[in-house]
Amino acid sequence: MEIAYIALGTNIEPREAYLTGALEKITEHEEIKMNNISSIYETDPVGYTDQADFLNMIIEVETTLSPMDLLAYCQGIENRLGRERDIRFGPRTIDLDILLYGEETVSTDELTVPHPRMHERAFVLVPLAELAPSYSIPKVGERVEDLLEKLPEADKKGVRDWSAEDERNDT
Ligand code: GSY
Repeated sequence: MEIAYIALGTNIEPREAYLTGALEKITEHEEIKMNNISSIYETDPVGYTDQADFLNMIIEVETTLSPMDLLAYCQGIENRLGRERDIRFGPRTIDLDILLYGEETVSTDELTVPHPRMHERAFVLVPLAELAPSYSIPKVGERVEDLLEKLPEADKKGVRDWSAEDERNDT
């Protein structure tokens, strides 16, 4: 049994439904137990910036699946939810990225764990800091909350609590 962290991202409507659909499908697997989920954040696109804002969140799961089997299951969910891979860093219905798998490192053509860019992305570190602030990322050797602290303010401003926005709209 290992603890893994998976990042979810979507920037094609209905974004919330894609997140909910992915969470449902994750919990359908008998070898995956959902331990914890972060808040949902609305985030400015990073990399290819000429695209819509994302909704991002992170889940903590406990699983007996190997990293490669977990990857295959996540890719199956992306396909079932209609993900097409036209533009490499472009818009997507749903993206499921394995960030961390216990203390293990994986380096194959299909999968790199820890995710190679996670330590520099505010849309990953902000939700991850909710679930695992003290987690020291293998290879990087630094804790999530320390990495987040070091990120430029401009990057952090691009990550907004979307649940809080919902509450504001209700009043
Ligand atoms: O790697 C995830 C896809 N992605 C995202 C994302 O999920 N959120 C934000 N804010 N920017 C992104 N750029 C890419 S590519």
